[in-house]
Amino acid sequence: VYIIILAKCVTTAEDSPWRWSCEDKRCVKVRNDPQNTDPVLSLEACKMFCDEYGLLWPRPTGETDLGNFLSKININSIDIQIPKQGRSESLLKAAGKRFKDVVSHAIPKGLSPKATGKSVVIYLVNDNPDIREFSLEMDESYALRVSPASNERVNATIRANSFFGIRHGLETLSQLIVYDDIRNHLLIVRDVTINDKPVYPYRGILLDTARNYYTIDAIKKTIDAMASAKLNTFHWHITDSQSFPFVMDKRPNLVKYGAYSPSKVYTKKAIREVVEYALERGVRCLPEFDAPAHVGEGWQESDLTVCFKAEPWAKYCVEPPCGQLNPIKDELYDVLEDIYVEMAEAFHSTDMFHMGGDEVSDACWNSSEEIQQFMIQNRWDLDKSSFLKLWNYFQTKAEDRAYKAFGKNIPLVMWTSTLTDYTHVDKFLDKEKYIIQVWTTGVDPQIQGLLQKGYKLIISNYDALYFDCGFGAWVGSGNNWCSPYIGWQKVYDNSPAVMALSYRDQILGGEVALWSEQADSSTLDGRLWPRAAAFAERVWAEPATTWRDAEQRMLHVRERLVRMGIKAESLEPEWCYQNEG
Ligand code: CP6
Repeated sequence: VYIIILAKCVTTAEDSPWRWSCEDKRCVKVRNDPQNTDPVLSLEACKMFCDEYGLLWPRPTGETDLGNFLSKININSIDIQIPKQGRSESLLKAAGKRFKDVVSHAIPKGLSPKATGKSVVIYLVNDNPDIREFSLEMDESYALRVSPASNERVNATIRANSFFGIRHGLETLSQLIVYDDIRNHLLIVRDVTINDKPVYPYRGILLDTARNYYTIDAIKKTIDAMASAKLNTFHWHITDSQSFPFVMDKRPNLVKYGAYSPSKVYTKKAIREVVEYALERGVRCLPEFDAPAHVGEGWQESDLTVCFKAEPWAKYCVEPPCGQLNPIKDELYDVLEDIYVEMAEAFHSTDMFHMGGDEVSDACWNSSEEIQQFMIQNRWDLDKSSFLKLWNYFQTKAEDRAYKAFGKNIPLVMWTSTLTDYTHVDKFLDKEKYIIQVWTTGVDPQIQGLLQKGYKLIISNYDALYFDCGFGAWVGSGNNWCSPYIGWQKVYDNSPAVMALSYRDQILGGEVALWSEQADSSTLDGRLWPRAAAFAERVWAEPATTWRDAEQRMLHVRERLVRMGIKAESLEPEWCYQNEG
């Protein structure tokens, strides 16, 4: 039906050998017969109306009506009316600038579309212009309308309850503009109603910048791609036992001894710049200082760690070098406070803090005479339960310093571990204070147990959401291969809701993790994209459908990322994109 309607608003391009026709939800490439008076549809124009959600990614969760018309627009005549009000005004301005950049990326490299056609005027209506803070309760919803105003003009209106919603609306609007490679024109979908909001408040990517260093530019580009997929959390696993690249004023030796080189560091100024860049893109930067395990390099000067470089390392840690903070040292907690304070300064927009807490080894702590003495003095048996007591002793003191550093009791995140085992976690961690990030498999009884006890969870099950290669592919483990590779289909179908059963409200969302034993700036794009985008739709929309219903849009997302300058993995032969995808 819409093919016929389209005939009214597109001209035929006689010399194109191909046109595309929408058949059974797929755009099919057909020979263009000059005698045929049907409109010549370019590939992207066809795709825009061949799927219920057009080329939108992630798909909206509310009413979505894309109409039947495309209008030619003039790329030089896009006008964004920014309301001059409130504390979010500068963020809106930045989002407007980004919108124009993103639209210019719709055009394949080297081409310049005709600068004729209708002008576009975009009205932004922000009902809470003073909000510019992240929170797990923030309102990211938006409503988008596009309609023709005259023969020369198309109007778009985005209404939202915060800057964050407006920003998402602009992202969606940019995806309604496509390039017509037959007529060399930009087109916009002309009559649109979209009401949209995410299912989960937390939608993240973890980047480990300690096993290998990432440049600030690589990080910013990642945040750009996140913004286009409406992901909202960049979880920065900034230190680990192999390196400490975080530059501190108060404890300069940590980075001096802990960085791979004087240039492979993150200053607070550089981090603040990233944090501001991310805020303009609706992305919170969540810092993690992983402790008490996963520390090592950088701490050489102090006697605040134990079992660093212990051998055989496999007895004391999961990958070398080992190292754990010595919980019985009072001075340790002053150092921790300094780290937390300077992270709070650098990551000024964060409303959460990640305290790590994974893979703590009792053998490591037990290897210290001093620690054993401490436990005996406390009349603790040297068994599993006192190992947890000692860990809890550490965590309680560390928690205190974290709250002090951030100036308030912000939500704290911890990885699943023996401490968070659902059978006893409530003895150690208050469910009102702690969010637990689950990294074990999606079918783990721990998930049910933790939910039953009332804990809020972030899902990062390694069998679908670890992008570093696959289980067990770390340095020195002997399992140094990349198998099995987790395809985007498995990522897309990995549903937190299915794991949550009746406790949906306690699932804050999910996060993909790029541990970096085998990745760095050069391989980043391909490891993350487009798979992270696949998960972005899962956590934005939690669709009842599977990857099969998303495949056609997914192929376009990959192209969009490439046009943005992201070196995303290729998914299929281009033939599939032109004929079925
Ligand atoms: N580093 C840290 C890691 C991992 C974790 N924490 C990890 C564990 C298992 C696999 C992949 C990564 N490399 N600090 C676990 C949260 Cl399969």
